[in-house]
Amino acid sequence: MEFEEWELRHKEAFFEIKEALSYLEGIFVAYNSNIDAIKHLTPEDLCHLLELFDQDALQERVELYPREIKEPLDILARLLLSMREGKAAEVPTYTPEIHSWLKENLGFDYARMGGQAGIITNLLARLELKKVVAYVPWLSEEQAGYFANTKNLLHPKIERGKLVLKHPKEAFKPNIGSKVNWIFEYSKGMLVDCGTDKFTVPRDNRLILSSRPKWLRLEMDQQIYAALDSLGPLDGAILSGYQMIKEEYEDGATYSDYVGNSVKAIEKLKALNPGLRLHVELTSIQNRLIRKTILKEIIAGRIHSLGLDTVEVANALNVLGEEELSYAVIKKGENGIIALYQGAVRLLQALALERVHVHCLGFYICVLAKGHPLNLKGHRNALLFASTLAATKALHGKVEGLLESEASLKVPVSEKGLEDLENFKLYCVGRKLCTLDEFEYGYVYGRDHNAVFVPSKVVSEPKATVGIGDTISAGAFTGMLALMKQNLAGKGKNSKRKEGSQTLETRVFSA
Ligand code: 8BR
Repeated sequence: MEFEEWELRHKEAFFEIKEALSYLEGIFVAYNSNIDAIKHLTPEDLCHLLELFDQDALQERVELYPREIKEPLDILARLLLSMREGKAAEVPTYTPEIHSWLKENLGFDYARMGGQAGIITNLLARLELKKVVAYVPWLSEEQAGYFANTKNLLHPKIERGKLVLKHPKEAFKPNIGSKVNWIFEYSKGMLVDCGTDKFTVPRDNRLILSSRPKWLRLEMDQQIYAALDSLGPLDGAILSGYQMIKEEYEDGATYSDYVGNSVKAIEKLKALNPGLRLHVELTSIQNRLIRKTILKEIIAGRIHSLGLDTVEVANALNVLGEEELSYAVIKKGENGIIALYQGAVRLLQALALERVHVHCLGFYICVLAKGHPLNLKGHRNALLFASTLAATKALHGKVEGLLESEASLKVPVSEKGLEDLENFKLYCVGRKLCTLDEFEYGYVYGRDHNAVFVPSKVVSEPKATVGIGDTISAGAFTGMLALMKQNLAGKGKNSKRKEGSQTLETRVFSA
């Protein structure tokens, strides 16, 4: 695959989508935002933490693979597990003392907006969309201060019985606490020496300690739910945070109550906006029952689009009864990309989705149901736009705007990503999923689905990695919606421009 060609395609996609964004009326984003306390771990920090614990006890805890942080030893165990593989992980804690222990024994470098919905809201607001409506059930005054200070960013509030849209700083709930998550980032090459366990961290990544205070409930305020029609026209909704649903609550409520409420909100949003497309951004969900319920009851048949990373693809497949494929995805190796593609196709089918977008370090794959109104070039451009936004996020730790993102077009496309895609070529061409030419464009035509893939830009020394996945998924989904809207207005370039043969580039899905 041609490096230069993909650089040019990135550029073209960026300017095309930049122009198309103005066709969007509004995007709704819910539910989770929090404050992230970030600590970049140095070798000294790690040594200091290791000294606090008995090494045998630590090894035992590592083997137990704690799924919840109940005491400080669990943090160290999960940290070692994450660092050894260089694999991102998110683990919940319901224990408030963990926060004080970390403040005393480690401390953090700085704090910023966290949570998928919070990060995505700020991103979209800074991309200058006409309207971004955020909804966070636990919007505290402190939390509101982390939202972008832009006029297009609004949050619903009930005033004199009516729903009004105001900036979060004027729409927060008084007297509620803030959810503070800890993020431990670590760098590739760090040497870890702990008892019998010695390894070098294979890649930059992080462990997230997700705080779940008792008052945290994933729900929509009754009055806001009743007045959802006052949100005005919306083109899309990006929903996330379902991982916060618990099996049981202290007051006797169960996950069914919160799943039921979530489904009602989705159905109402759809009923009010018949053309609305919904995207769910998945993250790691430790509890298998909750993971399966979210996939089968909230997502399946109701949501159009799903965004996730490799680990999440494997985890989702696992609870959907696809253990073998799940294992192949996790195992990676030479055929990892093939398993990933097959896994994404299985998710598309099993959950009756329109679109499954998987992002990896160096490439993205998006699997699409036949009959999607946007052509493959449009989908490819949406992924390329997202890749440029991801580069911006990796370079600066945030996306300040389109101008700053334009500058990240200079970040090179990943050579490793291109190599991984070469491995995919033999499979696709061999199985007659596409011709060699089609593969060079990034297009695959399956029997009951199509797919696009792109190599992505990778920043060699990222400032931070948190939130890049959310940026990629939201950027691509919004880019896709913008192109669809532009096409509807008869102003789309995709249907007119030619690259290679017209039938190839403008091919619209056949059923
Ligand atoms: P999750 O947070 O959902 O795991 O997604 C992280 C994504 O960030 C990866 O899939 C990868 O595409 C992207 N990413 C990472 Br990690 N490091 C990056 C870097 N240095 N430059 C660009 N993208 C990066």
